[in-house]
Amino acid sequence: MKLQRHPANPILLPDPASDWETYNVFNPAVSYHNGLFHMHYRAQGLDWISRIGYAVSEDGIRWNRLRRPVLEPANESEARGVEDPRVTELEGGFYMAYTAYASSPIGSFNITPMFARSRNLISWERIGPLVRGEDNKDHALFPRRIHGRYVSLHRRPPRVWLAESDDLVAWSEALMRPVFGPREDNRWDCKRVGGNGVPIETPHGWLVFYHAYDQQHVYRLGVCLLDLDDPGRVLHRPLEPIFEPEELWELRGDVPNVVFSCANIVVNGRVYVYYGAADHVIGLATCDFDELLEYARFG
Ligand code: BMA
Repeated sequence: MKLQRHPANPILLPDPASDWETYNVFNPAVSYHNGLFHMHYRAQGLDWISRIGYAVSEDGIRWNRLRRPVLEPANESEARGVEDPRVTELEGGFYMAYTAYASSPIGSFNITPMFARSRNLISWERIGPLVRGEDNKDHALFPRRIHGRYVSLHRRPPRVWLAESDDLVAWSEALMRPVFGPREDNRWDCKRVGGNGVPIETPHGWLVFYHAYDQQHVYRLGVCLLDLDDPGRVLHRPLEPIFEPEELWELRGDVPNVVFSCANIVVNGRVYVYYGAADHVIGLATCDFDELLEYARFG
């Protein structure tokens, strides 16, 4: 089972006429709401600081972007950028998980997994971090509460973890637990794994997309299925990746050999996976939802 690249790829490029998205656009979040595709993408321009831009599309392929970013560094802990958004629609609002990158370490690390909230996808209000002072990112909120609590994926290297909260503000250490990690040998996911976009609820479990890299530092994408009632339990994890860098613009760019995704949505029975290619441009790959679910259950 492999994702198929869209023939219009890459579907979003840097804009040499824009100071904040001159060099790279990558790792976008995409949500589908009221018949439109909404993209929040990471961009780097003349100052190399990451900002989040917004674009909207009717078909998921041709995009209209806003002229200015919708999220920019607002304090010391974000001074070097806001990165890798994942947007979840939850209880009538939109929640963005993003990585804040500080100019100097907070504790021993300079990244913080943050959450922000919006009603209109354009103006964002910061809620707060999932945790501070550790190497933690790749967080994404589940689209509903489970047993009354909000649930988020996150990553403590080299594993994917879960966190739970009553209010999206306090994330207690006692409710954090590992879910799955890298696999042995020389497999594609033998070094590090992290979650991608918002988990998809299916009758057979939570369909979770993840990325991983190997000894050669090649980033690929895979899927696994988590228990609906207890997402800390892995029901099945196929051996093979569903996507890997092959095109020139995935093999070469700002960082070579990278497909990195923060967006996997289902629209009319198809899965749309948006991804950053070589940390430089944005691509789209799709597949049939039922086929992918079959693969995630039995592959
Ligand atoms: C990861 C993240 C992504 C990036 C990827 C490849 O650790 O930082 O933002 O796309 O590395 O460089």
